[in-house]
Amino acid sequence: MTLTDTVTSASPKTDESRPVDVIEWVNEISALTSPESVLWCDGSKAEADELIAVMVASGTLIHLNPNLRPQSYLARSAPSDVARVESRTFICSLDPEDAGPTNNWYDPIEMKDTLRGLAKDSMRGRTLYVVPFAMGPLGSPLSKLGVQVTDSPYVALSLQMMVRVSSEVFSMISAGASWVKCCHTVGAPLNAGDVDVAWPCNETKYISHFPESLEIWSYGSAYGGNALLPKKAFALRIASVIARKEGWLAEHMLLVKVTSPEGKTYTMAAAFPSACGKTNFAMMRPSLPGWKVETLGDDIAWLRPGRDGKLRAINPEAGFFGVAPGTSQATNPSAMEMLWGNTIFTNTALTAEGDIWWEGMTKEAPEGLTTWQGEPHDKTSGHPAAHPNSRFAVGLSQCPTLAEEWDDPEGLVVDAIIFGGRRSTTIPLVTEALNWNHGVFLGATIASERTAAAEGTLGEVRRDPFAMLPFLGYNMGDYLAHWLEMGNTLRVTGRPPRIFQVNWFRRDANGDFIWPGFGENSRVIEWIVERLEGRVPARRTAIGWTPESINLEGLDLGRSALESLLEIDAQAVADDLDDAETFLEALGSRLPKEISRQLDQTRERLRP
Ligand code: GTP
Ligand code: SPV
Ligand code: MN
Repeated sequence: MTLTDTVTSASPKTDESRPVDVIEWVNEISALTSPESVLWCDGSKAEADELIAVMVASGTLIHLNPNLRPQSYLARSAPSDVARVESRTFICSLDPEDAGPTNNWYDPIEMKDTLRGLAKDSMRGRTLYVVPFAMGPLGSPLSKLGVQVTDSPYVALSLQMMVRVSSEVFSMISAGASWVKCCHTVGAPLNAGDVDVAWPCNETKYISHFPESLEIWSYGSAYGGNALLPKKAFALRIASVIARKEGWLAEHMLLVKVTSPEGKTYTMAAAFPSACGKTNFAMMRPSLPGWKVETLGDDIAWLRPGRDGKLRAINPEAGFFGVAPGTSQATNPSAMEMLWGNTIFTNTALTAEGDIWWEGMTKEAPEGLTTWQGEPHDKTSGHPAAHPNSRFAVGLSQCPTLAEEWDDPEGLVVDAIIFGGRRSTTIPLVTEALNWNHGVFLGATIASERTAAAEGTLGEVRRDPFAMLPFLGYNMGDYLAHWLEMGNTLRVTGRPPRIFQVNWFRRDANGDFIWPGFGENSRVIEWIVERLEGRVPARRTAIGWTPESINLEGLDLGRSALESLLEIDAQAVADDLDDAETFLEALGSRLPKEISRQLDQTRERLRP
């Protein structure tokens, strides 16, 4: 690289490995946005060091105490740029019906005009970084390629931690591989004499997806999924469109390998909405003796029938962008270990010793904290010191529970798919779907209380099918049909995975969580494995198979608590079905008949 070969305009023809169509695209963006320089990135350590040096000098990164947290940095975002902005996220398909009623649709030609207007000279005074990346193992039949241009060094560095950045991607593009164009600008041009701010961004934001031309344009934000375009924008919204065409699934799912005390292994993929426990599940330390959970991914999984006809999955990412608050030695010791160093923290609190802190890390907040906004922390104020959506970015390789198969180009055969959400009431601890189609119905009717991961009212229950509501690049009705169709394919070629639904978040009359969660969730994993092995009978209820019992050995939880965790309140379920029906009916003629049939059958089964 390249961080030193600064040029005043894109003149990368000096490097023969750069594909002509990438060069042309970069030249086009550069002519539009007028950056001061263009840098071609290769993902090297030297490049990361340079990016860090630039950002420490500019005040974007605070160097943490190297004795406490080696090679780690804290970034503080602008107060208006702290989470995904779903209201500013657009699917720009030619036909609005292809985006469907659950997405914000915008005409692609008008959107391009708007964006070109906003992007004009938007990189003035800044460096344009060109970041080539692969989603999934390089050369895997399940992988895809992309190039992100960005004027944010914070984004360029975060991409190094989150995905496989490599100039080998250019050779593959030159050899004819297709790639996704990801264009990102913070929308904060610098004029001569301007002093830059630590977190440049713009009050106007657009996260726009063009599924027909495989393009993403992001304007105005540098935060998370708004700006790290390989993640939600590519690996979910654009990939879901590609996946439908090619006969696979791009899902908001963690991926783990589970080993039972008998030494038998199982692969599980689980879809929970944002900030509902995927990272914690992915790094679970089972409390049950003899069980092992190993990590493959914590946020996104691509699932595709392999040559053997079985459904196989990879994690297209190469790092974690995890929720900080709530992460502690007690809840997620593997994450605490993983974050020893080499980590970028965003919007956490800073301790007097120069280390990071967040709510839930320790019971008491230490004295002398500086808040995520850089103010002295007033413990009596009731305001958290870390932002509720503060996060850590770190490479997968630092995860102490990383499974050895994490980079396997063939992916792992999926044995169980799990859906979940954050529900104080109604949804039991665990249920097994009656069959694939019923499982698709369970996925379609997932609802969850809103979290700080996106803008919106905290705690409000919203329907979030497959935890994909904010992440689907096409019509939700077509998506449900695609899931049903995948079942048909898998029934012919192999055996489809079994489907389960879980809820760690049921509360008692005092508003406290009934289930201890985290490592204790291994008790639910044990039940799932017992079901896969056909070793335990279950109760057939209106909403699926529920446990007759869960292994509570060594756990201080009474039978009555377990009963309330497993309780199915017919009235509450019926009300929930009404709400689900209202949501599903809004999909109109694209709602598969089979989903309506599953709803009717559930109502039938609810009748006393
Ligand atoms: P995204 O990165 O936004 O997709 O979130 P995620 O689904 O990976 O959620 P994560 O595992 O980061 O958990 C979010 C919050 O839920 C954290 O504060 C966790 O401590 C908390 N949490 C996770 N698992 C459990 C659980 O089993 N029980 C309870 N009570 N809380 C949990
Ligand atoms: C989520 O919101 O589901 C995340 C965080 O994983 S972000 O990368 O910002 O989308
Ligand atoms: Mn997520």
